Amino acid sequence: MKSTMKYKRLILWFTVLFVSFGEVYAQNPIIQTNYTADAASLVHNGRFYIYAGRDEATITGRWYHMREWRIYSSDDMVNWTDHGPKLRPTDFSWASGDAWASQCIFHNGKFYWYISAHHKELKTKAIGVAVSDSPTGPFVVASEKPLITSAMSSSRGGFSEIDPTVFVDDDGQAYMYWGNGVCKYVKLNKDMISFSGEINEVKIPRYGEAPWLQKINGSYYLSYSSNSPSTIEYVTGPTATGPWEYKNRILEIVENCVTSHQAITEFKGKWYLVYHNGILPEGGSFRRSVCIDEFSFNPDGSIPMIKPTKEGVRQSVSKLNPYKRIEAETMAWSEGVKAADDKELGVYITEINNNDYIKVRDVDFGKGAKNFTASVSSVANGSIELRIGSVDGRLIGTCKIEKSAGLQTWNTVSCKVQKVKNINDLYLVFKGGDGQLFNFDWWKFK
Ligand code: FUB
Repeated sequence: MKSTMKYKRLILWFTVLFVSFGEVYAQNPIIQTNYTADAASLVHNGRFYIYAGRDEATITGRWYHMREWRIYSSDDMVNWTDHGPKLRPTDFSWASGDAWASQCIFHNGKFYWYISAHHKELKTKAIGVAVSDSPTGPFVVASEKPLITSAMSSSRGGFSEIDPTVFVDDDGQAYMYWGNGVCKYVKLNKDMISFSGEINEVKIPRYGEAPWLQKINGSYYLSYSSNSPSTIEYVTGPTATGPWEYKNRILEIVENCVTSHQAITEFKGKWYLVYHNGILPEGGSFRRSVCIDEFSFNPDGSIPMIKPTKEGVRQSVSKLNPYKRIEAETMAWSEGVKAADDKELGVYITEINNNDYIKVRDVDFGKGAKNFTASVSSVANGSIELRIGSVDGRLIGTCKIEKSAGLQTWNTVSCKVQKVKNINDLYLVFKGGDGQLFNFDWWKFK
């Protein structure tokens, strides 16, 4: 009897240790407030941007349900800001739906966002382009006609024309690769929204979809997904059009998902693999989640096999300044809450219930904070507890929130905080009674 008790206590102790370890270090998936997939990365002016489709399939859904592409960004690789939905298939007059994979690139002062969506007349997938002056939009559809359709191509499968990747070479020539089953490319014209010449088909071992073309140290790297269930593999070549030499696999089949759609990007001197899996609760192949893991090239320039981790990016590449307005949708991790969008307000955090929380990593309090302010709209009395280091760590302040005229009435609430100095992880822990408590737009310390 005594030894059973001892055994149970041991299990409990290990459970507590494991749960808190997971919570402190979990960083993947990088977005917990929505299901996200097919992330393409772009680095611009010291920020890492993610352009991703949002998975909206129901838990029993057996196919993709994707109505929008959203943008996320970070300057530290651990806290991600949700910029909201910035493009929809329905923005393209020829498309009826399906926000399939996309990539945004920066060229000659403009941001070109290449997308794949469903062509309503051809009833196959097609590729279109939208343009903006800013990485977060607004994006305007570049042409009334799609850039690539199945009618232009020899392989006319239902979703042959998907997953565009665009790369601009040193001589200014832009190439677009794409395709499911067959990998194809064209040379884009200077306008970046039309092409000249043939649609070329490329033979690549085990090619499935999701091409990603880049030049690294003088060599061209073309990574891609193999057939479903997907692994990620890559070839290299001496030019942007090959000839391609098969190298190796860099990512095995991911957890709980048949696709993984990669992007590979350098940021502040470190290399990152962006991919998706199905590990968020109730996730799966049609409720996917974007993850990021860091890697280093082998000395011979090859990409190693990359191990997907739940810990994700361990070290931030800069610290967060809490003395400027921080959007509530900027976070390293969250439990329970969701992101919502308002035309005037932009993105805010909603579905906040008792004990839900947001974690913000590596907050640099410097010499010390004394006061906390937040913008909230409330349907119940509640509070935001400010804790340091963990969800039940040192309580430095409690900001009371009184029931207001409803979720459309925004108020600024403030509270005193015990002096907190230097770099800490901040937990905003929400407290109140049963049901939804309040919406949350931004916060800042003084
Ligand atoms: O998200 C729909 C499709 O699944 C993408 O276009 C493919 O790359 C695969 O991830």
